Amino acid sequence: MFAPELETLSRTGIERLQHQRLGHVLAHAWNNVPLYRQRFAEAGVTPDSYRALPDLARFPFTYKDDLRRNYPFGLFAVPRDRIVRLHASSGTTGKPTVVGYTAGDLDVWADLMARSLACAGARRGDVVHNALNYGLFTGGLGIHDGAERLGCTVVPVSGGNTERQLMLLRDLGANVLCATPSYALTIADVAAREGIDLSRGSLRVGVLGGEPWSEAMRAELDARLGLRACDSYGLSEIMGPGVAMECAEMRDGLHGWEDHFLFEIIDPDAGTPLPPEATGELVITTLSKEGMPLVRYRTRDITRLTRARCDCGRTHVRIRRVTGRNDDMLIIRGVNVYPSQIEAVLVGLPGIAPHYQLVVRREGTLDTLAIEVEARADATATGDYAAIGRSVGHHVKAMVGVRCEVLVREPGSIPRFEGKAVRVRDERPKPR
Ligand code: DLL
Repeated sequence: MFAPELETLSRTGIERLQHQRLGHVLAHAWNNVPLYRQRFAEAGVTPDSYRALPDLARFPFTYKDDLRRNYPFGLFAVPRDRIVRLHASSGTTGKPTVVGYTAGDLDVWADLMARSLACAGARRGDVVHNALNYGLFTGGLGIHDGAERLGCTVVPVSGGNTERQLMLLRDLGANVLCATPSYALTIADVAAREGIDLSRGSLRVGVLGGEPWSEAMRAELDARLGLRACDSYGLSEIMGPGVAMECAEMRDGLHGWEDHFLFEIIDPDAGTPLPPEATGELVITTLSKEGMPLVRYRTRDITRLTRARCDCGRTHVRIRRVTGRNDDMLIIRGVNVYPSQIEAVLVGLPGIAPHYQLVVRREGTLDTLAIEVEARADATATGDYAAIGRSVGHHVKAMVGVRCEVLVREPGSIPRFEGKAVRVRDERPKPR
């Protein structure tokens, strides 16, 4: 059940619970999933090798590729007829990865999503405008079930048709907006174009996530939508949204729900555990999943953890804003660049709107970066796109440390996305 006292458990209380649950999860995975039986054997461990939490480091990792190779149901730990829901995420290539939930898993998910929404400031009785896509993506239905469990009135509008979204936002008196941050920005833009001032409307809370975004973008969305935007993190392999959520009080890192997940940070190259405050790859073990338990799942997401107690009173570990993924990090002439770092520079610079795409090309042996960014409608008056471009390039060099070409485009010409934005266009020749 949804129980606020779980959010303030002592560290010893959390670890005791994690220890009990981890023992069960390792046995469940080993007994019921052939991949785990094989992987544990290769690593020389059995569930009996687990005695205390630090022993987890001896167990093997699980990778996204394991889900693809065992497509569609190979990692399920219960008979298929106990699985009551499937979701899938479309990776960039080939088969999607399919995840399965038992009725018990959906129950936990709804509880954790209700907890997450409340953490962001949503309350029983609020109208929740859910602009995350419904369907195989976990965003739509995940938020939906949690909002119902919290006792909210859900508007299951899904993504797209922004003019209609605006009408419903106002007519139905939405208090909570759930969306990707890039789609929230599109909503703000269309509202501005139609002369609608959302900053004075009924919105109070933003539950935004599903993709990396920046503090600068948060400030922009707060002001333009008249809400307090909180970062929401999750991934379908582990559950969906509801894995971690920022609190409305502090907005200083995302509370990762440690009664159901165990979070580690590792060095992505060496695969060795790092101290919590170090930046590295987030690895998650599910502690209560029946349908598809995952042991030490490599998220590829780069972040760090803070164990220090949050001033909101919640005791669960805080996951710092995920700046990007291992696999969307660009290396431009030796400099590591994440799209979200560029975004943080673009938001708030005069003359431009924070709609952008990064274009990576290869010249000889070197990768080059071009930023396509949009002029604000009122910047056309100054007419000098070239000057704006030079100024943006200068700021990016100063803040991110990489030289790039900046192409300032007409307002409205950079593609808009209803779900997750595609920030990088990779035009490098494909390896044969
Ligand atoms: O995006 C689940 C979700 C939906 C979370 C709505 C929050 C809100 P997937 O499609 O499986 O699931 O994508 C998961 O998206 O590994 C991260 O790389 C990225 N991601 C998700 N939330 C954030 C965030 C959903 N708040 C992948 N900040 C993850 C940065 C995020 N990246």
